Amino acid sequence: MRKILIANRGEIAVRIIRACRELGIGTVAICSTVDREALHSRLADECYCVGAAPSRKSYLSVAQIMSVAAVSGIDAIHPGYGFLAENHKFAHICQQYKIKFIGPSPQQIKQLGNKVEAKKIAAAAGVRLLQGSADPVAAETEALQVARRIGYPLIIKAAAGGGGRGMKIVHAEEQLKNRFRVAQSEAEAFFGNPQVFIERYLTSPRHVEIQIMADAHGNVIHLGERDCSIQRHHQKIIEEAPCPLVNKKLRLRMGNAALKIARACNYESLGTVEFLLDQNGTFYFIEMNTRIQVEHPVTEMVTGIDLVKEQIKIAAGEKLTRLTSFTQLQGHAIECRINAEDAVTFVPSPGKITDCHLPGGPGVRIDSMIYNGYRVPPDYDSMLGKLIVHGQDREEALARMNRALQELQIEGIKTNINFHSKVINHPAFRRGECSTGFIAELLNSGK
Ligand code: MV4
Repeated sequence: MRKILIANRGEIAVRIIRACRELGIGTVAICSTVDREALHSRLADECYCVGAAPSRKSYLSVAQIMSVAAVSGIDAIHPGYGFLAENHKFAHICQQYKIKFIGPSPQQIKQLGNKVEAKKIAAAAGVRLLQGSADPVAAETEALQVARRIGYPLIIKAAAGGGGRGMKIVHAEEQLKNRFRVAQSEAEAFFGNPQVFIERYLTSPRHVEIQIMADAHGNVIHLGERDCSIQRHHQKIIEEAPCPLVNKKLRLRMGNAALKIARACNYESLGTVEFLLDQNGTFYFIEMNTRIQVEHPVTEMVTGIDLVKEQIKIAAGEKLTRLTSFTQLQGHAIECRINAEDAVTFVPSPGKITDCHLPGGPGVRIDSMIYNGYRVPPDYDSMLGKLIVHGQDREEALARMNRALQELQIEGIKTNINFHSKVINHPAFRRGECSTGFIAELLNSGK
């Protein structure tokens, strides 16, 4: 692999360029008309403007991207996360053009992207699922039957969904018909597929995911877990590794469950297996992500492994060099996603960064595309980057995050930096006790 096209923007495009540089691989960036001065455009060896600001005109334009691929003579495409990263049709087109898509095969993306299919693989591999419908539920009468079997609360999810969009929680039978219909029409509207399925709803679980790595030679390992319970409107905002509630034994069990799923579908590339963990320490498979994730740095910090470099090496056909999974992790890492948004309304706040100071010192890492004078365009996700800290234990990581958040200054636009300080210093968070409902409770309490 000599040259890679990065079909993305923002901090992840920068992250991929950094990995390529260290591997001695050339980089080709693409950008939209509003991203000509973006950091990824500037840092890459070459950059091609592929279209107007709206994503579908640029970062989602397969025709434009493949034209750049053709003229720049690249060997592979790294899709990052979001945009085309989990688009099996795009992965298939790459295959037809003999360009390596850095990720699993089109068939694996398609199969695992359908949550009903993914759950079937997990069930066949002997991994525990939440009670619910084994297949998509098409009719209201069928939904009623499933509900009578599993009880309330239950949740209706889109088979083609992801990240919580279109999910409907149902607390009692009188809500069922209506929410079922809304779920179906939203599934069609958001994902182009009306299929929905039903699961028992866990009220305050932890969202714990296992990072896996699988090469083309049948070697699969896991790199422990990340706790991603701190979310707002299904946007993760703080992640950490390891999960404060997961001990060695549980890590081994969750890791093995993830490996069984990966092996069952002959998985190749990096992947993330998502579980819900309940108060009794029971974990349930919910879905699998076939991309590099936003929160990958916390795993890198506690394992010392560069996941993006490994992902590229796997795509190049190399064998995994480390063949043992991690039950022993080094210290503790926490990540705060820094967003350009209003502190009260959470509405995105694009604009020019008139001044910024990024923290440094021991155990501090910034993965970001911002610089002094950078203009944050209104057309994309509001995430400016991530502040990641590592410490010998959770307490040191928390103290570091607190100090790094104090040092971090971004002028000219509104950010969620102060919100992070509030969460990091909240007694429940400090005790490691926050489940997925924490942010909603915090905001409802008016503090
Ligand atoms: C659930 C759940 C509880 N029970 N499924 C949200 C994102 C998607 N990946 C899976 N998600 C969840 N699925 C069942 N059966 C809880 C979540 C969930 C969540 C729900 C409400 C508010 C915040 C949440 C944060 C993480 C996960």
